[in-house]
Amino acid sequence: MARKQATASTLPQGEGGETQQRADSTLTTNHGMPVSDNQNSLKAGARGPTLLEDFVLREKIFHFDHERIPERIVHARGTGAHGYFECTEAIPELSRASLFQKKGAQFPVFVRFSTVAGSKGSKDTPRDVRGFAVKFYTDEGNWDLVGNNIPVFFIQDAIKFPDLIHAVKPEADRGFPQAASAHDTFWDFISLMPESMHMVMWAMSDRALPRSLRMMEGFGVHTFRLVNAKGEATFVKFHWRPRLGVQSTLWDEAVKISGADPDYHRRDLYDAIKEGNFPEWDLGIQVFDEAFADAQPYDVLDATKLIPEEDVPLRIIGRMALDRWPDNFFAETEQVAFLPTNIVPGIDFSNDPLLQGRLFSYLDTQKSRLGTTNFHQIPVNAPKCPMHNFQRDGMMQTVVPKGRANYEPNSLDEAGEDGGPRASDQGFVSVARFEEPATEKRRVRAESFADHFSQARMFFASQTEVEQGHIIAALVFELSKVQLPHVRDRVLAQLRNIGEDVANRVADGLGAELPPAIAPAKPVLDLPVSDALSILKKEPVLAGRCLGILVTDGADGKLVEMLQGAAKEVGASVKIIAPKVGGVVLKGGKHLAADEKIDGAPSVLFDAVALVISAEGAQLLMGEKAALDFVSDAFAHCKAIGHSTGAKALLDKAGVAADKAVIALPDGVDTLVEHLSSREWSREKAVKLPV
Ligand code: HDE
Repeated sequence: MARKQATASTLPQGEGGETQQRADSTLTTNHGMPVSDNQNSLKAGARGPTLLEDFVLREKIFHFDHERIPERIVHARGTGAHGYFECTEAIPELSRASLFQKKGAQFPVFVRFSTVAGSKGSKDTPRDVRGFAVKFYTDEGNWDLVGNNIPVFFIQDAIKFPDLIHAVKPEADRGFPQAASAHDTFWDFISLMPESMHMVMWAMSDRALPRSLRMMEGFGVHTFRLVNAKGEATFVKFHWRPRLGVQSTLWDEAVKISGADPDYHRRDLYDAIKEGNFPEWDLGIQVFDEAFADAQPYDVLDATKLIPEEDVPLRIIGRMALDRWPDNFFAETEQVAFLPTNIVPGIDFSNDPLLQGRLFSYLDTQKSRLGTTNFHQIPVNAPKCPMHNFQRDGMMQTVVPKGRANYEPNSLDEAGEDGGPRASDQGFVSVARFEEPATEKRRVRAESFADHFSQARMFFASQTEVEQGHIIAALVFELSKVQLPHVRDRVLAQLRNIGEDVANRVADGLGAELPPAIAPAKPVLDLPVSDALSILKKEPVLAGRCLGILVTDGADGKLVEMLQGAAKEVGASVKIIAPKVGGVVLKGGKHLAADEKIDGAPSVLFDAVALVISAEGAQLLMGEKAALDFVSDAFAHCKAIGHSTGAKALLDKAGVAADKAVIALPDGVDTLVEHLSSREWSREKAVKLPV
């Protein structure tokens, strides 16, 4: 293992009194012995057997044999980055948390994004919820806001979590499908758990197919509490708002991306940070009191419910930027351990029974994943403020405590010894609260948790027609993969409670009869729509998007430059795709380097495409299936297609019909760039059977 240090290490003096110097880059064993040969094992003769004595070989292989640790039982596949949080509006009247006290104050953070169901080696773009976990290193300890990109959850009580996860993971007897909910056991469970129906609508929506981790909202999901210096508490929900806007892919696109680039999301985040385009989110809070909570038709302690922003608007109090890629994936992203129990004075839990279960699970899982109770000493997990207590020893203890004060109370200081730390009156205090009078121990679900469908109906009603179409198509797709007819029927029966139109459209897409409805536990309400729940009703943002320019020999270099300039102006990037990765010779003889070869960069990887090709180039590409797919997929995925006159024959062969997002260049350079974050949805009807 190479040791890298700032200076040559000075070793103890030898017998003769001379100080030995060792070069910084000397390869050594784990115990510091310099290694002379890292290519050959120790053998009895050049062709003889390898000797057991070869401790250098044995140490290296021993370490290698144990390089893998158990992956996370959920959220195994993820990627992370360092950054900082800045308070943009102080809220001392609401919370005494140090990170909300001073406008402009900054604190380091580490963020890990993840998929939920797939293994560590699965793909980045399955239909799935995304984890959005933030560790704030504050001067009063670490606060972990371990959230998702969807504001509600499948279940109300932690006791159902292992069942939910068993049902969605690969089926127990066959070990598949990987990273997919489209199978019997998931839908079997879901159809028997009406409380999951709200989250199912989100999971079937475009929210589960994010275009980029940089373009996702994040939610703390549960109701938490903020507590001020006087001990007064309010309820709060936490939201992350991406400054690049919210954007998703289409299902067909996500499927193809996972083949073309299984690392699509992590590469996108890596590239953005390396290029200095640091992704940012605003931290918003919804603050409300008990009186508001009591007046709602749902229970704020029920994690299958959200609080519409129309009822409690977001108040933006901070911003987060991710500006540093980790030095080492394993040491940081893999070993980071998030704990919902990591809160700081000024923030507190609520009685949400899902949250309460999480307060046990995360500490417990770290012991099995990271192998020791001392996982908090791993640099990415360690607080950046002083930490003292009397917890001692354990596997992989790296701290060397001094003295003998490992218990408390003690009076060792009276004898002049260090007596160790003492509890502080500024320390964390749980909110004092009277629980329900006449409390008895019971395994029950509160009556106020019983409405499972009203918000699911509200979510669907709040979507645009296009988004509703995607939800129906996703339900039809997933249920078409379900092989047990009675499970399909039961899902349809549940869907009738969300809306007869929803159930009818899905039944029609399946070619199935509509079964009788399953009576809901409570009458389903028609709640007002909430525009904040739709992606397509949000303002599109152009920054952070990517234009793919397909070029051939003889292409117009000026036009390529115009496109590059226009994209740069709005903060978008450009990739050049050519028949050969060596690039092309432009009209006029100049060489243009390419980023990608055509079959390595299908149009699903870009937000819009431009075909800057000569007539001869078009003829050449018509014989290349990858080029035809590049164009026809861009069209089918409703993306803007800019084209030079020479591209006409290729467009025709790929089946592109004229519409306002098929844009002639060079006149339409700006129009093309303006289309980078919107789609020409009218095409959907032309390329897909209606559902
Ligand atoms: Fe988690 N969850 N979860 N979860 N969760 C884990 O902890 C668990 C839930 C979330 O990037 C595990 O360290 C239970 C809701 C994220 O490292 C585990 C319940 C939300 C991550 C665990 C839930 C989440 C995890 C696995 C129901 C959104 C990845 C590895 C009571 C608010 C964190 C680990 C990372 C990870 C348990 C439900 C988000 C097993 C028991 C709700 C983002 O402890």
